[in-house]
Amino acid sequence: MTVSDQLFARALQLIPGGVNSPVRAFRSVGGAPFFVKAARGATLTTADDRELIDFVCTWGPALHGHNHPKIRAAIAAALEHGTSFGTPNPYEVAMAERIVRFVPSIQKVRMCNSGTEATMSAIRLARGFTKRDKIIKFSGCYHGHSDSLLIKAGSGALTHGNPDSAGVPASFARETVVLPYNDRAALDAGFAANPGQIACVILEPYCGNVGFIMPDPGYLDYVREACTKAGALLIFDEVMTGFRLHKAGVQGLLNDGRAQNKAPAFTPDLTCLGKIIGGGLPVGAFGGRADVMDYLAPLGPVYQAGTLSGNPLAMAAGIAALDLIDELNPYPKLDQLGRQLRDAVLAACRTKGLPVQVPQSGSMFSIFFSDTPVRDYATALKGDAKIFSRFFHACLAGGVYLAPSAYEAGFISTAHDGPAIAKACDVLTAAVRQI
Ligand code: KE4
Repeated sequence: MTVSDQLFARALQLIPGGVNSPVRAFRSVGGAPFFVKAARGATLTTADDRELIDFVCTWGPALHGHNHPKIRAAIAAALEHGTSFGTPNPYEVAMAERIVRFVPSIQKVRMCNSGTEATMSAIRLARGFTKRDKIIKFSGCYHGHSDSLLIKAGSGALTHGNPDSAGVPASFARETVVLPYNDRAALDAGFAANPGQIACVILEPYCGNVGFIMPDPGYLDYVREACTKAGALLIFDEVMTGFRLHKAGVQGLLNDGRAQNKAPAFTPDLTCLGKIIGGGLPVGAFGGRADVMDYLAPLGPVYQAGTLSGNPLAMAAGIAALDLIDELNPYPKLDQLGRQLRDAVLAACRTKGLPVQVPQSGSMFSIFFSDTPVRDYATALKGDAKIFSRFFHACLAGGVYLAPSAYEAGFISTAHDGPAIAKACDVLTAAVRQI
């Protein structure tokens, strides 16, 4: 038995499914998960001392690669003064100043400890502010595991065939209207069927939890206008895309384009963040319009709290990660690496005559073995999951770790530049030939 197998056998006795988050269990791709004991740059070192080129990047946070020296040094320096104070601390202010500077639509921000907390709190805030109960979300979008959002959810919920989780009362589910993504008529019908009742629309502006899906041109503007017209708040869940695709996330990409033709800025009412702003430590944040955010306790009637919110170590790590973005402006390089990987897979599949879709933007991508362009939950499900599983294992055998699910996005870091991306493209090409 390998060390990973021994660890997994022990974990299975103690932890449900042997994992602390379902998608890690390899259940949709088959086989047993490997255990990792170290990570650095683009590489994971398994408990059996195998080195793998990592395209999961701990599900997004490792924008600058694993264990970046500047992030490690920032954590070490903060650690000198303790781990948690339970009081306001200077790091929280420095983090809030950066988030507000990076993301112009965020006038005020509240830190929390996960993306789930961020989205759960944002919809509670939207409900409190609008005094309405219903929310609109989209099939396949995943916003963490709070009850109102585990309806037709993506990511691990979709991977394991329970997009509607057990344990969510029907009364809660009734308040969540689920619509198809990229479908303007469905959005109009959703609002028309619930006049004056929709507190908010929450969406991943680029979806990263049903594979990677980008919006049709103009779709996000359509959602924005529909929310404004209906008096509903628009919540951008940028937990994954924030600081990943642009220093201001997808709204930053939208506004780069609008600035050129002097159009007014695209402004969601609230934005949820996480992952990268923790530099690999537990973190979440939500922010936006000051008049909405001021509905939060202790100022307003919407309660939200957290023992470790604004934790000094997580803030120090996240501040270092954001300062590296300022220092490096990594996005052009990340997009070039993303295109390199996409083109390698497209070329290999073309040679083999294997239908494939490889949606990619910057350092996010996914691979659907399908001849149908993927633009929503239904078309994502047309991907051949069996071929994906064989491809996944062929890549792993070659030393490349892709997300262990056809319904996740892949992530690239600045550490993948050079030999890592070249080796990975060779492995992906060989894997296509093998399957
Ligand atoms: P966390 O609670 O896992 O920090 O964040 C939830 C969340 C919210 N919104 C979006 C857009 C997200 O992608 C996530 C979490 N992403 C998954 C990856 N698909 C986390 C991995 C996991 O569940 O193990």
